[in-house]
Amino acid sequence: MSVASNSSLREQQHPLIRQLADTIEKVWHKHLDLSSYNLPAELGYVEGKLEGEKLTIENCCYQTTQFRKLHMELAKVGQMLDILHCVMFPRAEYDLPMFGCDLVGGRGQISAAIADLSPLQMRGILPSNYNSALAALPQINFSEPRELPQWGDIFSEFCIFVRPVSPEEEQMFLQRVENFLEIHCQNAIAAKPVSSETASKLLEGQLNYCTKQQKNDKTRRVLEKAFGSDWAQYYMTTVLFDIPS
Ligand code: 18B
Repeated sequence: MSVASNSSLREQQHPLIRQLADTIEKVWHKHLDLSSYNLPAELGYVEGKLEGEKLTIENCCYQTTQFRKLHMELAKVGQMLDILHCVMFPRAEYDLPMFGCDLVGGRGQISAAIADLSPLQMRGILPSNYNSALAALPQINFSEPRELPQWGDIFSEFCIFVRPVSPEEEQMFLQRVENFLEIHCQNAIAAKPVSSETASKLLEGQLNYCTKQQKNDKTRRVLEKAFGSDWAQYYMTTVLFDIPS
């Protein structure tokens, strides 16, 4: 997919989504050696209709030595809904957590801002270098924290899930996600391959992460309404949260 068309949707998005998309690309380019990742051709740019409004989806994907897939997606439903979705899927040969982020807004207000570095080892333990780096970040408080759904047990204690209520809180969220990305990319490029035994446990963790994310009814409903349930299932299991082989 071309950068030009990617930028065009970005310009129509809520400013926080635009800024976060720019930040993600900036940090990726700064630290990682990005190679192209080919999504099935028909899935790079998708248009549908949702309640009479046009739903537009644009995908941007890379891979690197440490990541089997870096995926950022922007979606827009008329003037109703702006979405940024981003996941960094590590290769199982590296003991890295899962970076995930979702920003959902409509009519000028972000209703859900979530970001995490989620553990893939059993019992929800992050690698110790991540734990210490994340614990060292300044404490932040948001006035409207949100409650995670049941499948949200995949997230770490450092997960942020809020409705930002002011430009200050929006910037606080943006800054925290940039911190997550910096910590993640720096640790990732320094990571050494693990034993095949550990790799298979990490693979299992990634399978669990993707299976849980596929249970997000709010995401599924948007896709189903615009494209039907078969397509929504296909999209959630091949583009958004494909299970690694
Ligand atoms: N997601 N999100 O990515 N989702 O993809 N998202 C919503 O205000 C889409 C991820 C997460 O309360 C909402 O309630 C669509 C990743 C959580 O039950 C909508 C796409 C993470 C919730 C969408 C998309 C993630 C949530 C409701 C494809 C975390 C709360 C907004 C482009 C790392 C779920 C609201 C709940 C919410 C939609 C989390 C509409 C279509 C990577 C926890």
